[in-house]
Amino acid sequence: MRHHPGPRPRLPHGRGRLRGEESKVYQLQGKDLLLYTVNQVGWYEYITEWRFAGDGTMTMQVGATGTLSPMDYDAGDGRGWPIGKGAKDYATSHAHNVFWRLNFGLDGSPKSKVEQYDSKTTATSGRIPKTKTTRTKVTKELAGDAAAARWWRVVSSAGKNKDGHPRSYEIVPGHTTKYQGRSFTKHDVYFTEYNKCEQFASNNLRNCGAGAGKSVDKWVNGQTLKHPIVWVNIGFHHIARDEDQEPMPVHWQGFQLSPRDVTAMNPLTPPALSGHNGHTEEAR
Ligand SMILES: [Cu+2]
Repeated sequence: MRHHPGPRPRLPHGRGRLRGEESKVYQLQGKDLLLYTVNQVGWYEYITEWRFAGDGTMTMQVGATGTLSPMDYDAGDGRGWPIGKGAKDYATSHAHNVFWRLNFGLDGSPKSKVEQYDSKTTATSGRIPKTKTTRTKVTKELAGDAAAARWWRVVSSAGKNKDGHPRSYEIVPGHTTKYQGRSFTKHDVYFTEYNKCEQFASNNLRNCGAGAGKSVDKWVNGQTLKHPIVWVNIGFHHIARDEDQEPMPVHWQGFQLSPRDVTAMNPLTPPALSGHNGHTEEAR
């Protein structure tokens, strides 16, 4: 059997995607459950959303609205942005850095495994470039950085889907602007071994003992991961604009957890397509 990367060949009109099928398009209506809170913090109101989609995808987002801080009109970033008539008041840019702390309990067990995948594509002398994907098991605490064609997943050690594949969730970051101003915002994701007192990525309030660090970067210190905690860092650099008043249109930042082999097929597969599991023979 030869596999052809790239789009499927176009089939003549009247033929389905697979042998014996009519050219019909299927769909099933999905539903989302959205949980959200709104918190007022200083001049801002923050909307914290947890969206659970019927296909198993979770989308976590923080939206910010409110009022530009009237205290920050000193162009302290070297440029600012003129807000209001003419150009006498320059609003200073600022950063919103949000961390999500994820404590997985896949198949009822906190003992999950972390994997990193990297793909590298190289041009070949032939027509089709070659892609090689490698898996690295993350067995010890890690401060990870995003890279082209890199992603992580958290894999269940307790359960498999109906196809016999271990259940996992892939971390899918949204757009981020990494903030270099603090030690704990210098990396995109942290994997730390569970410690009850480690609750907040920075300015952690709980007492973790003498000499313990106060932020997540300090907690990455070589422990073996048995019960991994994932910290996702998504940053937004806000350069103000006239339209930010008033109220400011919501600016969003966030990420997704995408199910990877949690179920044997898309939970929203229309019944007519339920047989399409695995390598189905193409019409020829
Ligand atoms: Cu802002």
